[in-house]
Amino acid sequence: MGRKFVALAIALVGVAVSACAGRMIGGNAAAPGGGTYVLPPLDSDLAITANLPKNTIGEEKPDEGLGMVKSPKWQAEVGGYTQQRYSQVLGFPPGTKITVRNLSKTTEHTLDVVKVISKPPAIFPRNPKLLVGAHGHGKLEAGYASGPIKPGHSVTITLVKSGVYLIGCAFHYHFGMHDVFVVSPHAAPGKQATPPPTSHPTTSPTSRSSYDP
Ligand SMILES: [Cu+2]
Repeated sequence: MGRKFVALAIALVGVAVSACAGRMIGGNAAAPGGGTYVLPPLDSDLAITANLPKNTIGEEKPDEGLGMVKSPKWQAEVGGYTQQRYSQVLGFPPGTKITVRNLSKTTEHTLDVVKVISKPPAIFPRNPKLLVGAHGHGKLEAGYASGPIKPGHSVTITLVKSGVYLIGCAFHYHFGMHDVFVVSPHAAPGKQATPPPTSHPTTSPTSRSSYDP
């Protein structure tokens, strides 16, 4: 058994060494931090696993590509906002300065605070009055409204206060663009939606694999 193990270990070392050699010869083809150096085509697997930059929220209509997801904890279906790849409940610690980026190529969106709640369930009002114009001086609290964010553009918001914020888009609240945004010291993003089956090619992962700095 001992001999076998040694032989296996040597074999593994051999593989590792040749992999390193391959990477050095491959030069810039090496994937950063990864063991493989064969890059997938830009329009497939690579983009599917690509997440948003830290402290960034992406938004677009669920049927533009983000999908909708049910949150058992908040007893609500949410959509249109993500801090990873697909729609999810949002979670950040207080004091964070976040960037809200419109992932759409064609459509303006907003991020408005619909309501502040203290615990589940998250009940989204049927017909809330959501401001189209900007309101609230870049601080997330009751009455905050981002104003229209053009496709590919972004705004910044400072999370000044812990709380549970129901948020929505002033233009597409009735298209499923409403979400739960938790601001608390240990908040984490919720489970992600699965990609919608009708996802249109213009909102394929490729379109958001690149972000402005
Ligand atoms: Cu919208």
